[in-house]
Amino acid sequence: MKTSKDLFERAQLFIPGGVNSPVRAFKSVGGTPVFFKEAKGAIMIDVDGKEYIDYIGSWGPMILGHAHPPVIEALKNAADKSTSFGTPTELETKIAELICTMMPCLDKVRMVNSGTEACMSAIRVARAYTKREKFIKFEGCYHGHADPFLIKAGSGAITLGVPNSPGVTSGTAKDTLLARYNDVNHVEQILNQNKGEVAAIILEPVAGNMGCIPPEKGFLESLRKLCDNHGAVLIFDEVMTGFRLSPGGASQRFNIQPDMVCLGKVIGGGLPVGAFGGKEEIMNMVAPLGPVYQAGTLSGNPLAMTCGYTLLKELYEHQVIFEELEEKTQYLEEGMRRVFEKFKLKVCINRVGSMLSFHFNSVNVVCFDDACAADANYFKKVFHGMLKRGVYLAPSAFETLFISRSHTKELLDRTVVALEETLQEIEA
Ligand code: KE4
Repeated sequence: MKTSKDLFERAQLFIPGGVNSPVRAFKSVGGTPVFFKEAKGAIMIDVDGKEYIDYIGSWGPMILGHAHPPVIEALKNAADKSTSFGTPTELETKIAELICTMMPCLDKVRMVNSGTEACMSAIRVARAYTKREKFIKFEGCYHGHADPFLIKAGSGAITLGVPNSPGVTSGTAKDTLLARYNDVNHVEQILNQNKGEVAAIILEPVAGNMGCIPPEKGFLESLRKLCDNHGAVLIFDEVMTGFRLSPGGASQRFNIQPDMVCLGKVIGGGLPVGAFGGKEEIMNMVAPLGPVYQAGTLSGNPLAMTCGYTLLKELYEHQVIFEELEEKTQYLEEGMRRVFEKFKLKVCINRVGSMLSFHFNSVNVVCFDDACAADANYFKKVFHGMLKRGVYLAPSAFETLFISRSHTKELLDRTVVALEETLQEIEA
């Protein structure tokens, strides 16, 4: 039977770095990436048959657990009717209507195939709508790998320690203005230095790509006001937070109305889906109705729509799920905090809803610099200690843990025990 090590060696012969997305390569935590073969609920099984409690959940989509029966059932039925038409289908309208119902700030949405596509398209539309070229992003926020965003991006980009990717031209970079997360004064200063030139402010309303960093009180409200005063489009990148932090994502949880929203992950139920949406007057700029071109061979793919619609509908019709997720994640947070305190470790635990991260040697992580100052080496030891004990955390200190409905109290307790044993071993 081939081990992960065997498979990784072979993969590197044909795939750059042996992976199809850098963060999977264990670069920042070291060691050989574990190859998985199947998953169910909160449990993933690697190629050696070892089970792990999964806190990645495919980076967000598996909010109701892996291989959620209604999703799999619907997918099997849909597959028999062809895997793609390249024509309009009724299901695309149904999921678009459901998204706009769950996120009332949206009048219209356009389906794409990834969060990257959603964010790059949203910026293009905002630029066309305002006839301006610059936009503001925040250090440590990740909006996918499109050129304009790979400037001090989070997630895999910072995990590799290469926040500014080669290949991004200076011509592109000049239009990307960088602000510090949770620093309203810095945003205002940038807007005043670029009066009348800023098309949009884009951010993760709860950052999840420099670990989890909540917006400080008043931050989102201030950005809303600044965008109104400066005629800029406020774009919430809810690829991660959308339909996770509440039935209406972060915009509902924090009661802020962005002008546009980018979506992904949960709306595809594990299949490749992204979407961008917004107010009618903005979205009517999008081809074929308006002049802003945006397209995709597999956008609105029937299999992806089937999985996404089935999952979203269950979240919409059983909103108690969000309270369950909140309660379970708080339970895990409290368990972890007890263990960190027992070992007298200085740890910042950030949590919003079912998104959680911990940062070593830090008291308070409110921006990218704070996240970078945390002890990545200690995280590495904890990661491997937990992996050894069958708990699969994100292989990077710049990611967020996702809890699903399938994470039972028993699994959460096992996670806390594994953490205690890991710290026992490290601190011995
Ligand atoms: P994708 O293009 O990977 O579907 O989405 C990009 C994206 C956009 N916006 C936010 C807030 C995101 O979190 C992401 C992607 N998230 C990472 C996890 N931190 C994907 C994992 C990976 O790159 O393999």
